[in-house]
Amino acid sequence: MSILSPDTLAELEKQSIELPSWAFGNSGTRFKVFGTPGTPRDPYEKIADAAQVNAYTALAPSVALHIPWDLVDSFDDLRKHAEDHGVTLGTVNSNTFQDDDYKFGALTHEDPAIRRKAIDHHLACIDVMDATGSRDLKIWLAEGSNYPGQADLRGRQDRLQESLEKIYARLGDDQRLVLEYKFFEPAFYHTDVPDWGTSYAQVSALGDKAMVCLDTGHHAPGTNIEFIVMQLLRLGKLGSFDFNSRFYADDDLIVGAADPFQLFRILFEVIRGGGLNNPDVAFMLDQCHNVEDKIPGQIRSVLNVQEMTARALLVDRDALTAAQKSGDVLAANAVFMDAFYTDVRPALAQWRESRGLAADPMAAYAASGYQQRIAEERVGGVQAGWGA
Ligand code: AOS
Ligand code: ZN
Ligand code: ZN
Repeated sequence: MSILSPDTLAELEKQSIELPSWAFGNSGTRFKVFGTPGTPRDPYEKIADAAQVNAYTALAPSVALHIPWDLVDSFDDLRKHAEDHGVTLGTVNSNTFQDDDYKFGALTHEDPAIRRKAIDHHLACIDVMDATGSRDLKIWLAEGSNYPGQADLRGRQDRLQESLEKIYARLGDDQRLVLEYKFFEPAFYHTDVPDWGTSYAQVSALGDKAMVCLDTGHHAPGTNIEFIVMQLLRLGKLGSFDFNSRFYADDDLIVGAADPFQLFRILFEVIRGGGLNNPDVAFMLDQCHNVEDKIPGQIRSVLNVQEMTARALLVDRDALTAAQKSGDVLAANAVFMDAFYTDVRPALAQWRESRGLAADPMAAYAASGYQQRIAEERVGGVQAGWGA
């Protein structure tokens, strides 16, 4: 008998994790971008690769786009291509970090003409969303300053609000804006949206269709991220996750690679707060595979999320509540740790087989020959872009 109950399996059955198109492109650090044989040459090939991840895991039915990295002549056509591959097009990510005009800001810039240009880019992203059927516009801003006194912190915050209002006004009834925060980089002294509080303040002033995006790699070391997850869910403002893991800063490594226990704690708060399979909370990956193959890197990532979700679902909530209420510190901690230490991999493998999937998706993908095929067929794959 499986250690996963029918209720747990039903929750896992519904789980879906969106893949970033840029995870399939070459990426690296400012020191070197290594080319990987078989790297996609255009958005069509990125989507074909993302569809492989879904084919082996049934966990990743949508792909996030990045504009302009994924600009194509016809988004209707790209949408059909995605559907032909069994996936949909998801969140559209804007980019205001690769243009010389944005050296001193985009949505916060002192110059109204540059702010207008940045706002127009976001309006164009919403046009793309109309064509792709995407719900969410994800905004991450590389804006800030490097030296004390360089910028008027307050003025920038006011201009940010004004610019976001103009973008928000263009959203359709079923569309949303999610504002991602990050404590530093590329600016090193101040960042205009550095923390969940600033994102929350900005999106709350916009309205119900604006939410916070939490990237797990965007916090100072030692931050209690699950507390933020709890708080945003409690406030009804957690719109999406960018999952990845980090050892030092915004490392964008495979989710669950650096600190599986932290991933478990985050997913426990997601479940506790009603966020699992809640359509208002989008689960996305934001990762780059600098030295490993990209498709198996993404397969590993979604499986890690699934495994930690299964473990978090195993927490005996009644026993935990009883221990918490009676002040039994060690019993409460033991209930929590029992679930974390449970190996769910055999049960998930069994469950996959019962659904006609391979027990071991990593091995099945490796045996499929797809990686060799793309390595032979594709020459001159593209770079994901800076900063992903
Ligand atoms: C940047 O650090 C953020 O994590 C962004 O979410 C992401 O990398 C971006 O949207 C892709 O450019
Ligand atoms: Zn991110
Ligand atoms: Zn990031």
